[in-house]
Amino acid sequence: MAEPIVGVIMGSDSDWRVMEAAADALAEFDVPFEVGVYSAHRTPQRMLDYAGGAAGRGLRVIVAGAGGAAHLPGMVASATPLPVIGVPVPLAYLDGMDSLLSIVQMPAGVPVATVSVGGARNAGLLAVRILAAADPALLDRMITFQSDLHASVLAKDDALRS
Ligand code: RP5
Repeated sequence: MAEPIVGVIMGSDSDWRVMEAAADALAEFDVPFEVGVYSAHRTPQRMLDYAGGAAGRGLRVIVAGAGGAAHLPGMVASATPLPVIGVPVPLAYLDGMDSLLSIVQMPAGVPVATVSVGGARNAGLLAVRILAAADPALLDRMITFQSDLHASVLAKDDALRS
């Protein structure tokens, strides 16, 4: 197994139902990744240790998902120089607006690239794009992916019209 270059982390194992889509996107592009639960509130020191060591271990991007008072992506971004992509996980109340606002309103100097509520697939794809910017083979695969996406829309359009 290749060493992971993306970390897919979440505040609770209950977030996996959403975050699995990020892992699936990375797997589609054969990007090696690791997954883990690191709670900003329940295991704060463990989260900081993970964020602080991530770059040194060879990770290049971190995808972090959390719900409710979703402080994990922002806190991880504060403790790593790596790009952090935040996924607002929707919970039973407030339709994920709480998660979204907790993640998106970062102070200047500590960026988190926030995707849509429940948008873990796009988080995985954005991680691929970040890596692809410096990896021509991966960039080619992303171009093919986009071309396939385009073709699939045309095929659906054709089916609708026939
Ligand atoms: C957040 O609290 C987690 O990211 C999760 O979305 C939420 C609820 O966690 P559990 O009570 O299901 O473990 O920190």
